[in-house]
Amino acid sequence: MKALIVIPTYNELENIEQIVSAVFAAHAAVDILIVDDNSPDGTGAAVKQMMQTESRLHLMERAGKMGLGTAYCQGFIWALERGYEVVFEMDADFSHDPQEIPRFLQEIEHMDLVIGSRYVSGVNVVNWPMQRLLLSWFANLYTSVITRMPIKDATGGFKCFRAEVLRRIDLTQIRSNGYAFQIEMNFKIWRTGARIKEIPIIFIDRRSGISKMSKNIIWEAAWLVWKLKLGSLFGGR
Ligand SMILES: Nc1nc2c(ncn2[C@@H]2O[C@H](COP(=O)(O)OP(=O)(O)OP(=O)(O)O)[C@@H](O)[C@H]2O)c(=O)[nH]1
Ligand SMILES: [Mg+2]
Repeated sequence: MKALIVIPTYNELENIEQIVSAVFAAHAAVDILIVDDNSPDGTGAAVKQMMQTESRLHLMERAGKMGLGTAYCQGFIWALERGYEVVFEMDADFSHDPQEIPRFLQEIEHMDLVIGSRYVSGVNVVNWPMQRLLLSWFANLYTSVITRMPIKDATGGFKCFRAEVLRRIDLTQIRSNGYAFQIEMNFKIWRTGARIKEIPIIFIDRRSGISKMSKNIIWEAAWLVWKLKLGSLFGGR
């Protein structure tokens, strides 16, 4: 199956070359799309440099920092327009191990969405401060209690979609970012009756670069969960 790994970047110069090589080393028959929001550190320029000798690598440049959600949605639309059959979400900071890609590809053969899950067998998180782990864990509990979605890790960002399932939802209507974006995608896809599977992954805290976690991300997700729930009760998607 023709697969694309979408990697949004904002100031990932320290990781970009290594993550691109690591993806191709893990699975040669994939393409990568970097969606860069005009990173001040020159991540985009580094990608262009690599593209000169690497035809599997692509770059979408956006004018400024516009958030993770729209970066992914634009990347997904780009993939659908080009006939990719499978599309991944993955971070640039090595929190997601590229070596897992073949496992996702195996599972997606008979699934519509495969989610890399930190909580499917115990808690698989390395190097996170306890505070952050508790936040993520409670965010997932809260999400599952309110939405009733049968997903243990609804906020994770290492996942693989079948293109058909992305076509079923209106990607231009998604405005959320961070945790909220992950929950919104899962919820909308789940509501279409898609086959969803979680596979265990180990999440490792970012190797280098600066964290962009903020209170906004938490409030956005806390509110979005209710919005999705109420929307679905009143017949929306
Ligand atoms: N294009 C784009 N990419 C972004 C934006 N915000 C974050 N990213 C990228 O999205 C991925 C996930 O963001 P992270 O900052 O790692 O988020 P996180 O894992 O929740 O938090 P930390 O790793 O602690 O910073 C990384 O590859 C980021 O570079 C954005 O506004 N635009
Ligand atoms: Mg990260």
